[in-house]
Amino acid sequence: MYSDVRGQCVRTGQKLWQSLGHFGLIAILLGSAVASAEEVIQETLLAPPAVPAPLQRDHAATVVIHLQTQEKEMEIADGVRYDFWTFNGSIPGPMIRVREGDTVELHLANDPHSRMSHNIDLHAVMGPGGGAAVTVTPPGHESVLRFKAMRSGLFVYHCATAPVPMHIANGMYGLILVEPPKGLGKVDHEYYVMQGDFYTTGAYHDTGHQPFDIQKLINEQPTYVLFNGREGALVGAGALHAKVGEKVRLFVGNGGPNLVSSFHIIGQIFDEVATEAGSEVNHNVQTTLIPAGGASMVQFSTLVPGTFLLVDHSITRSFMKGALGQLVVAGPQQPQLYQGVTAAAVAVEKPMEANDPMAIGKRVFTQICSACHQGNGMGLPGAFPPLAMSDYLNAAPKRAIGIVLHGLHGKITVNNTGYESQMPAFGGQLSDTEIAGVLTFVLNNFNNKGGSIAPQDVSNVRAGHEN
Ligand code: HEC
Ligand SMILES: [Cu+2]
Repeated sequence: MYSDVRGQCVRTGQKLWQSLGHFGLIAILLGSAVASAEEVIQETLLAPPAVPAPLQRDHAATVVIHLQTQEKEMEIADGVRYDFWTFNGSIPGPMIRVREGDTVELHLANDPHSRMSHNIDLHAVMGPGGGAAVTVTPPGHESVLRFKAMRSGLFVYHCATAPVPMHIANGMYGLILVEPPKGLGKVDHEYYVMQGDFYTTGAYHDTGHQPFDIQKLINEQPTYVLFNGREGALVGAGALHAKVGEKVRLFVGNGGPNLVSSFHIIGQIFDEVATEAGSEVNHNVQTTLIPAGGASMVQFSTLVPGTFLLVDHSITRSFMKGALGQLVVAGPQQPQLYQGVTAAAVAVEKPMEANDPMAIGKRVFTQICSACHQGNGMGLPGAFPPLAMSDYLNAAPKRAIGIVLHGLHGKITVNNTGYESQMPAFGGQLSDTEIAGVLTFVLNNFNNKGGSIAPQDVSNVRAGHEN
């Protein structure tokens, strides 16, 4: 009955006091929510990177939140399984959105299948343990914490059950946004990203089930550093999207347990950063530090189309431990804002290699292609397809001319793996000789099937005679 009444209030959007006439007796059970005649809202939680919609309220309410702690085996990377501990089955747990002055009634249930007790410490709470003290919940039980959200900001929540570092390292964290009374400024997109470090017994990309490694945790040497708990969570099908000319806000948290994040988006400048998610706003920021157990709100304008990489600029973590996401910005090119240099200007700088296609190809590969396809041509899972042993490339080597000239986007399959991403055009930046050279270099390395592309082939495609 209790939950029926609450469900009714949610479905109809009625204020609690309006339904008192029908449900007066039961409503009394709701206690102080009724005493203060505050609107009671049951918040619908969404899995990351989705964010609950901005609040439209000009008054405080009682917000009811349901979290369930779940211990769950999932993939941490392609072919690598890990026993995560979660809030609501996702990493991070769902983002909670309330307004300053709201009373939050947080129900923390622990899945009956759990092996451990869990609790919750919300950094938005002023009280012992941030709520942890009163929410220790054995498997199959539920605790309720009621608190007033007294300060606005973006706050981390996490499990604080001993051993705390282990509960956090297994994925038990998320964010709670306490909106200021006036709300946040309007933007076109809001997304939710949270970094965390993970410790597996096996090395990076060792496949199969990988147990938690406490010694690596103690040494603070993670095997994986990830956005949203899985390598590739924000890549390809999971990429964030926007259009040219829009404003994007990211709610970025860092669960840790150990590393501090140097959060950066390659090819963007943050118009606004709420430093450490407090009320101080900084402008025109390239990289923002996000402490373990801290957060940041960043806002930027998507002026130019393309794929932009979310990284921790302690960059080894992004290219060798998994902390990589994508923001795909769609729309027309903006040559007045961003354009490749002319082939002629580049050509003057290297007369020495003029007649050696393989030398030219190797240079171009190292300077340009390897940034994404990697120095060994193996690409990056979920983000950049391999050029090594690529069935896609070897099936039609000349098709690659058009790809390098004009770029490529849309879904393709390389070696039985789907990619849905975007490669920029290099036609403005590379000469026919350079494109011929790099493709010849690639075709004759990385166990590809050989062959050669002549500058004339490139010039034909450029002129629109082929492909
Ligand atoms: C900024 C990252 C980036 C750079 C730099 C880059 N590529 Fe790509 N490339 C991609 C992406 C992403 C795809 C897949 C696009 C899709 O999913 O539709 C791709 C696809 C390809 C493909 C077809 C798929 C395959 O694996 O065979 C070829 C060939 C290719 N690139 C060659 C090159 C060459 C040669 C260079 C250097 C001149 C280069 N790329 C530079 C990102 C990049
Ligand atoms: Cu826990």
